[in-house]
Amino acid sequence: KEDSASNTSGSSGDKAITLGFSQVGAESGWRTANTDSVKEAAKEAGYTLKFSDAQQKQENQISAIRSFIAQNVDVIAFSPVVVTGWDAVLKEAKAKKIPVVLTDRSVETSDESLYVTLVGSDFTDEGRRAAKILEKVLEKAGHKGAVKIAQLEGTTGAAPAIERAKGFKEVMDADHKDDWKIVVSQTGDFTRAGGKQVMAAFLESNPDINVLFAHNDDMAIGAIQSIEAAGKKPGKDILIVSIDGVKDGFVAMSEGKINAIVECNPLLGPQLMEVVKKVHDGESVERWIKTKEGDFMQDQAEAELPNRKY
Ligand code: GYE
Repeated sequence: KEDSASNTSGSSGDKAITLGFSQVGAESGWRTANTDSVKEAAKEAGYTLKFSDAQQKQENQISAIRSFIAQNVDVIAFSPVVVTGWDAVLKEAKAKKIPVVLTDRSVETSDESLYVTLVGSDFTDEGRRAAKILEKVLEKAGHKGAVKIAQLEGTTGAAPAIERAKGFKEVMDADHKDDWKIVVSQTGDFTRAGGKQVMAAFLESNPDINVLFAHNDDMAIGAIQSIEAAGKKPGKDILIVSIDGVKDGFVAMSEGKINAIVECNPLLGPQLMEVVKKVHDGESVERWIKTKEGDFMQDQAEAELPNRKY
């Protein structure tokens, strides 16, 4: 007698994709919006998501990726906390033929074959846009004289910190050699607490700062507390430009405390899931899939605020 039990669920095509995702941490409003977006989109796509939070530590990300490899997931995606130091673990993934998709942040590697693509923003351009929008902010404020800039950098060694600083400096060196100067620059680790603490120190060592360029909104919001504690008016005595465009950034902007924000879109989930599917199916994808974003001045804050979902 022939086997009568027909098996309908055997085809590999309808097996859910298992995605291992190693997140940087929960350091900012941007990051939590990004995490929500990834989780929601994975659910929508019907993937099995293995999610791991590295709390801003590279060693945690490396062990998360190793555990994804051991579990033989279909695809690994991660947002690398810093740019260097990934080759060994990425080689392990390659040896097991597990494709790796970078999301949000890039890595530096000598072997291009160690990851398939990056889904994320152009941070160098965000830095340039921040400098360009600062020109407008200065003009609007009727600012005369030297521009003494304090820079709050993101996490040391992270792509957005390196590249935002680079893009900003590029415009500064080209167009503002004589009138702008970064008088202090230090990391605030992309957190509010970091921004607050470092800004307080900046104000003590350099009380004549009149511009703050913060690599993200959260650090700007932390810095605002220190500026106010020092008896100064954020957005007036110290003009502030930051990057991200999270809801609390827009709130501070609508209160006149941040002058302009360069948007960096955290809602990468849907795009990421699409790419994961293509990679899983062996389709070719572009090497860098860029996110679309805009710039906002203070007078647009109130109108834009209700649109901010994160
Ligand atoms: O700007 C910051 C977050 O990598 C683009 O990381 C991301 C940055 C974002 O902590 O708020």
